[in-house]
Amino acid sequence: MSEAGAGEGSDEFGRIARRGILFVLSSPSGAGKTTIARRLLELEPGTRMSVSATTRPKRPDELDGRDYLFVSQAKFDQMAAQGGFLEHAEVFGHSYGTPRDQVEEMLADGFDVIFDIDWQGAQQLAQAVPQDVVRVFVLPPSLSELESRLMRRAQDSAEVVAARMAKAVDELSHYGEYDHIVINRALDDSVAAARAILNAERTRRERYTGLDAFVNSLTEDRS
Ligand SMILES: Nc1nc2c(ncn2[C@@H]2O[C@H](COP(=O)(O)OP(=O)(O)O)[C@@H](O)[C@H]2O)c(=O)[nH]1
Ligand SMILES: [Mg+2]
Repeated sequence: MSEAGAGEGSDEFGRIARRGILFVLSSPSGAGKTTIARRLLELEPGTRMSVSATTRPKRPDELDGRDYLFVSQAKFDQMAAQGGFLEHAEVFGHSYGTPRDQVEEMLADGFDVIFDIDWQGAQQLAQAVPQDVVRVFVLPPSLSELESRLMRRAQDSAEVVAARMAKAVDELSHYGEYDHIVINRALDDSVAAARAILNAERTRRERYTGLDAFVNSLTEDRS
């Protein structure tokens, strides 16, 4: 076997086979998790975004199939009844869910999957696949900063912003259910923190399915 080549349990780059990560980002509305998720996706090879289905109306800057799958309530209920969601929940009066097939395909193809979902979804995923979920909670530096971000976005009505602010305090109370906390003061720092978390989690021993085979192949080379 060539020195730099693949051993048992590793690919042609010497990477050891491992299970993919379900990398969950949650936060109160407007704390910046969607932006962090998009940046992670651009910067980290080997990641894919889980695109949720939702019954919420599409915003002008959103694309069907990229930001969400925008579906009717009837379609959503049908998918849920057929077990088509890995998790689903109601948030701000609309239904949101993670299509199961898409995530399973991405994991099977060797990708780590990023989720922009709320605490209810994070809880359900953690119950379904406890070993493979990494939960990151993004906190705003202050509630006034959160409110101004929501208003700056200005895509939602004043009532919606007010409702989301009220809900933010509620959502904040779930920080204790997460593995990592990122305070989003400056976007670049938060993105760097999220990348550091992802890359540290990638090398956890328990994730490697090919570790025994790889180490065995190392020692076989000596004999
Ligand atoms: N449980 C769950 N929550 C989701 C899903 N997709 C989005 N969410 C969450 O629903 C909330 C509202 O999202 P959205 O309507 O895009 O508004 P945002 O608060 O501006 O991001 C956010 O907390 C999302 O993380 C999903 O598939 N499942
Ligand atoms: Mg969002």
